[in-house]
Amino acid sequence: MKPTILLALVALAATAAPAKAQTLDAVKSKGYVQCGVNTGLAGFSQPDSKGVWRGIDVDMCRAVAAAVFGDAGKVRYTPLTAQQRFTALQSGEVDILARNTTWTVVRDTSLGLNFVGVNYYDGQGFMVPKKLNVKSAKELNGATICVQPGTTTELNLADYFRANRMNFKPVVIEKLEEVLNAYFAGRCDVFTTDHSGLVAVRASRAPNPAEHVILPEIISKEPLGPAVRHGDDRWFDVVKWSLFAMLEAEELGLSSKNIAEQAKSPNPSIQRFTGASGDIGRMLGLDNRWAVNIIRQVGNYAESFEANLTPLGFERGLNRPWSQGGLMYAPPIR
Ligand SMILES: N[C@@H](CCC(=O)N[C@@H](CS)C(=O)NCC(=O)O)C(=O)O
Repeated sequence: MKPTILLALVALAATAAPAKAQTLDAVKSKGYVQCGVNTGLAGFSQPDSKGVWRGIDVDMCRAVAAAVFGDAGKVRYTPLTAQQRFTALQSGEVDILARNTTWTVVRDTSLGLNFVGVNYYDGQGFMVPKKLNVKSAKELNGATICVQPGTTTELNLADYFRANRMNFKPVVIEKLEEVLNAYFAGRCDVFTTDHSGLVAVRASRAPNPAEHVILPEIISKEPLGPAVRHGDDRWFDVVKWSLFAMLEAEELGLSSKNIAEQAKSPNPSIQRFTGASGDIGRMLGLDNRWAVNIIRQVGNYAESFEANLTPLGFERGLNRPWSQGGLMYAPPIR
């Protein structure tokens, strides 16, 4: 056998092996969910001053732990750069990737991921120092642009400049800390990433946030969501419905504040949700109070958004429930 073919087979076996393992059983027996998160992006996943991880991606990990163990604290976090994240999931180092990751067909197929849904609808934008007096991305011809590798950001950037017949000089730096240092030190004219990332880093990392403007153009679709490995449908279901439970709770008006009392509600949808009727938890391989545990300990989607993103200046926008003109929509829990 040619060495290249042998190598390919070894690589295939290495990525296929953990996918066969039943992640739900493995997670139950080790006693925690290993969650791949960002290295530190305010609002999505970042340790607070006490070292406690917080953010909407962290809340996804906590929701799954609440569903599986009845305890949102049973999570261990693996901080990952954009370049490290897919290998970490493929190799079995993490059980879930909840790290502002855009759902694309390449990732869904050849990288062997299953996206469970979208926990933040986003799009790519540009940030520039105010003093450059740039008003539109169309004025960026010839600019030096800071960008992280292994991202859709890098690909969209090239597409956008080509489509608009403009040139740019990329400054490609893997670590967020370092790429931001480069931008804030003026080594590039522009920083580009998901709009949410721009809002978050301007609010949390800029020496003076008022000195930076986010340009009006949104150049791509970035549906960000948690992903699991191909080949393990039971685990896929657990993570998927943990996200949907948070969305559905917002729609039903169930929150961490009222879930205990609402468990007595005569409303059939709420009864199914809380496990007062039916057997939905068991069908997922979980306790019938799985969704109550998520909402009691983590909150509904709106609570997570308001705790983590609203303080940074985020608007709900596309991330409102469908019933309020947004895109957030959970299939029926029945
Ligand atoms: N959504 C895009 C970009 C995700 C991404 O990695 N964004 C950067 C810029 S905000 C980031 O999160 N960096 C933090 C890190 O490297 O840990 C993707 O999935 O490729």
